[in-house]
Amino acid sequence: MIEKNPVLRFSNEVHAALDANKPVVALESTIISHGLPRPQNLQVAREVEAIVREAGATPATIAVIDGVVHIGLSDSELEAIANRDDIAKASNRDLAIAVATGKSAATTVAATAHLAVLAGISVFATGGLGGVHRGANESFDESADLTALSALDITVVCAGVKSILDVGATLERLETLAIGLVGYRTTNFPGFYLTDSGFTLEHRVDSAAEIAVIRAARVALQTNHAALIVANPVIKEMNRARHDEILASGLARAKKEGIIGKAVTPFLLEHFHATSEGESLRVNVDIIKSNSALAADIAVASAR
Ligand code: PSU
Ligand code: MN
Repeated sequence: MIEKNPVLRFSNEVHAALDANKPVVALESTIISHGLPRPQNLQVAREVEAIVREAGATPATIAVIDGVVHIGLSDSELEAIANRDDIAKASNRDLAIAVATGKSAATTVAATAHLAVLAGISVFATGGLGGVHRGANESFDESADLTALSALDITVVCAGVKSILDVGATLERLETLAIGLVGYRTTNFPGFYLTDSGFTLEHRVDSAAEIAVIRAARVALQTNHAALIVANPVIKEMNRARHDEILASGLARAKKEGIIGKAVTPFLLEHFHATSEGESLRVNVDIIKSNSALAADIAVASAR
């Protein structure tokens, strides 16, 4: 039996899998509470867990509920994250405050990755990473996801970064922060809703087994102090013209309404969902499912 961190509450399933050195995939909760509309959010959260199990790994959705950090959620806990109105959005800096005050919070990529590593989990699936926002040269709005991932040994599967961001600047920051980056079956850096952000990737991988080999080499070379990002493009992207139109109107609305800080990303996602007649939601759901399946395959290949 391995010693478990006492501030973390493990689900029985995740506890057993970690104890037996079986593959585990961390899943974030901000996507559930702040990234997807009800009632699809709960449905997707359940489906994603089923996809990970199907592929032979154990899902560990991570969240803070009533001051307790959960590594792996029961169905009623998933429901709480999806449906309760008092679920904050927590990045790393918010975690201790939520725990100390008994609050509930969904965890961002940064916070989920941090807690996953603390729990002994090294593969993580999300939708899109946070990054450098457009206009960051004035607003300084850069997601804490980037700095968090610069100091965590974790493999994160995502569909690139959202087109709502400054993709070029985000890629430059990933390079500076020594965060590894490979494209899954592509050399086009994906743009979340779009398969190609217009930026090219240096490295392409074609299988989970290849990624497992890279993970092992990172450990041997001690370049695993920072994360490895696997950029997995969505199969069927959004209509480009519609995407560009919605993005422009969303950015204009955010500016006009003075949306700042951690409200920016949920605001823009909600704008997409509200104006694309279901298309952005369909793409968002496809992304999370496909990333979870690939993350499970990577966890399984790495456990071999
Ligand atoms: N990708 C999605 N939906 C989301 C997010 C990403 O498809 O809800 C969330 C993630 O939790 C990510 C966060 O960590 O948005 C980034 O927020 P910010 O830009 O405030 O750092
Ligand atoms: Mn921000």
